[in-house]
Amino acid sequence: MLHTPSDETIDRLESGLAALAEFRDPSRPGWTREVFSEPYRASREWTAKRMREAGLEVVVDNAGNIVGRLPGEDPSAPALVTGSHTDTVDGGGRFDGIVGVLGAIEAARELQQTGTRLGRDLLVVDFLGEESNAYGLSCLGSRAAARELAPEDLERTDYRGVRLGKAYADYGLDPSKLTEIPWARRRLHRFIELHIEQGPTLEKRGLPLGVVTAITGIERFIATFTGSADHAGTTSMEDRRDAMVAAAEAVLAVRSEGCGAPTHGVATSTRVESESRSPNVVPSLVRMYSEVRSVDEYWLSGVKGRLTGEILAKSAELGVDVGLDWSTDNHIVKADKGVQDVVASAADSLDIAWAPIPSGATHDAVHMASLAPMGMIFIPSKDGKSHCPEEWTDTADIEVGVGALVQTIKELDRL
Ligand code: HGY
Ligand code: MN
Ligand code: MN
Repeated sequence: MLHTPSDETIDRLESGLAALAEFRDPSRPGWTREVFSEPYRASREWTAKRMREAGLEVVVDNAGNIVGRLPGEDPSAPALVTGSHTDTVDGGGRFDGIVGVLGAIEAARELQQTGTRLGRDLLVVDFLGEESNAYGLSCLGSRAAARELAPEDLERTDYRGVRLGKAYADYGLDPSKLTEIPWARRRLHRFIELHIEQGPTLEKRGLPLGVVTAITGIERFIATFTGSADHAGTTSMEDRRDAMVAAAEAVLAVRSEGCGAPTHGVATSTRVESESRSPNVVPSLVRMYSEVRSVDEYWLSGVKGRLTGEILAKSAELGVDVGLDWSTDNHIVKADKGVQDVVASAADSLDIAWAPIPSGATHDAVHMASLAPMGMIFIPSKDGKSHCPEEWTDTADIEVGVGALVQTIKELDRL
């Protein structure tokens, strides 16, 4: 039987998107609901209640993930897992991650309403803190579930010098128990995530659905440039050791690396901060935050060496010392071919046109791939925009995504 979500489902999705959007920081642009923030904390109870209203048994695990369980025929069978996140970037939108959580809740409800009893438990998860944050670490909840959150990660500090471990404790989570997550220790069958594309491809090609083939790897670095403080009015240009100029050269080097990527590759510098507050001092200490992404293993593995060499050389010419602190946010992860085939066959059975597509964004699916064969379903983003207030996906496209998710869950259950 072909599946099309009911009007009630669509109404609930629209009202859910609107209700969740209310939980935001009014002092920040767009829809800002960052991890550990008060708007985020307040939204968690709303999401848990939404899951309970959909007939799910809800727990919050030690990592702060909200987990709703729909019991299957055989609760001892490896569980099927779906979900995404509801935190946002600063100045973000209303759909990134949120569609995958609300859509999964509606999928669980639709299964019950259409009398479909799965052979195994279905777990619907709202993962804590998926967005890359001030600690430079994305996917906190799914990373913890996959036991990929290391104790040393808790020593990371934000721009104010606050440790990630303290942020967890202040939020009410025990930093020593973050990876003690029983639901993730049982055998898991498959993981499937519905998400907006966050790029222009599906819309440009007029396609309602994408079957994700791989998720990008992310390498990040913080560069610290040390020059010499001098009077901005009396120091000649050739006598300066200007840390800000060295940082500016590095920003351009990052950009040219991204522009030089052969297939898929991007490079972004997102923050430059000078220690000095005075407008009449040659900057002596400047920090710069950048990231490089690609699904092209060869290019991404080479970029670190190339960029380090270029930045060191440019800084040396300016008499500025530089230290680069590289970290891998996540490695490139391929979607399981079997799960991709199930998503494709589900789409075909619903007469939904689709195409295979890599993801330039990272997702909780990266870490869930360590626990079960994973796949992702993409739906279009208007004008390819995301991580900004203009982020938008039409309800009709969400409807298609939820229908494909329900059908995919049914077919994965039978594997
Ligand atoms: O950064 C990302 O790609 C994701 O949106 N967190
Ligand atoms: Mn996301
Ligand atoms: Mn995001």
